[in-house]
Amino acid sequence: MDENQNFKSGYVSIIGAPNVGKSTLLNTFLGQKLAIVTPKPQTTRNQIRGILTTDNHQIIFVDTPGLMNPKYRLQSEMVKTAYGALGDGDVVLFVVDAKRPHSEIEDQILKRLRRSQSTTILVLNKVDLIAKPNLLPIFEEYNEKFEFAQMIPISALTADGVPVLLEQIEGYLPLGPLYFPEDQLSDLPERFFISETVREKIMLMTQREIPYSSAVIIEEFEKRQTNKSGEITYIRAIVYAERQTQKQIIIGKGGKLIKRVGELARADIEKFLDARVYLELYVTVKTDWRKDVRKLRELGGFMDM
Ligand SMILES: Nc1nc2c(ncn2[C@@H]2O[C@H](COP(=O)(O)OP(=O)(O)O)[C@@H](O)[C@H]2O)c(=O)[nH]1
Ligand SMILES: [Mg+2]
Repeated sequence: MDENQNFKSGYVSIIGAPNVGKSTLLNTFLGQKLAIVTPKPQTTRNQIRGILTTDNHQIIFVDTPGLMNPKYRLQSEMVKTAYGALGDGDVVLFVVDAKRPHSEIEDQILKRLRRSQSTTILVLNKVDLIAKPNLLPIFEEYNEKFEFAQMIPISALTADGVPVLLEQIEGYLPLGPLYFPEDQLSDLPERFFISETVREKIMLMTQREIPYSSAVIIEEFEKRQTNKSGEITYIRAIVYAERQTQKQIIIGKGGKLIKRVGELARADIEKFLDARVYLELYVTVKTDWRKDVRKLRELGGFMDM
């Protein structure tokens, strides 16, 4: 690859309102599940970086938390994280949900985009959910509001339109080196993706405040030799809830819910690590961690990413 004079590389930020399909798009680009996805808004809390390398380019995609009006400290950190990515990208993908293309959040993002220098592509996602003739008015309206480099309809779920989008992105990337080894999928540690997988299952299986008030830390992660069945990866994860009542709900009657979380998470983690996994989960309370800067740094991981 070194001899390729036309090799291109760069950062592509994926921004947009909550739930428009940013993380799904990242996973589709990479052909692998890297970012967790749930039907609930505010699933993504950090910048998730995924690396796509081909013979011609290396793209570092940066998935971000959805932009919103923050109500507590965790959310304001999430918004800071997301807007931070705006300035960093060689290309910015502004993702909009074709079913709900306009909200106050989109207008706020447009305001920020007007102050940024990055090449911006409007990505109209979830087009599998609407009839083709309904696309044009959305494009026309966005065209009046901002000078996008491109406007592209896709379905991140079915991958429809994603190859076209990728081609367009490559066109805007600068010539550049290979920043990461070609087989590397992310610059984030495996531990991060393991804790995210556990958090995803909790988000999927709980309601109301619990999905938003849980955090997961990996306490131990190591390969062990067993006598009976060879190598196994031992993982111990701690699930933090904000209150005793939430802790009880996460554990469930007779430990039923946490057991199910463990089963589902283990299956995904085994796929991700391509290894046999023994996963142990503990639930504990850390009061009001979402409001507390110090606890947030511990649990949200915002400092060391
Ligand atoms: N029908 C449809 N659903 C999608 C598409 N992309 C994402 N979704 C769904 O929208 C929800 C939110 O997706 P997610 O990627 O977590 O959105 P994010 O909050 O922007 O990262 C999930 O239930 C996804 O399955 C799409 O192209 N079509
Ligand atoms: Mg997301």
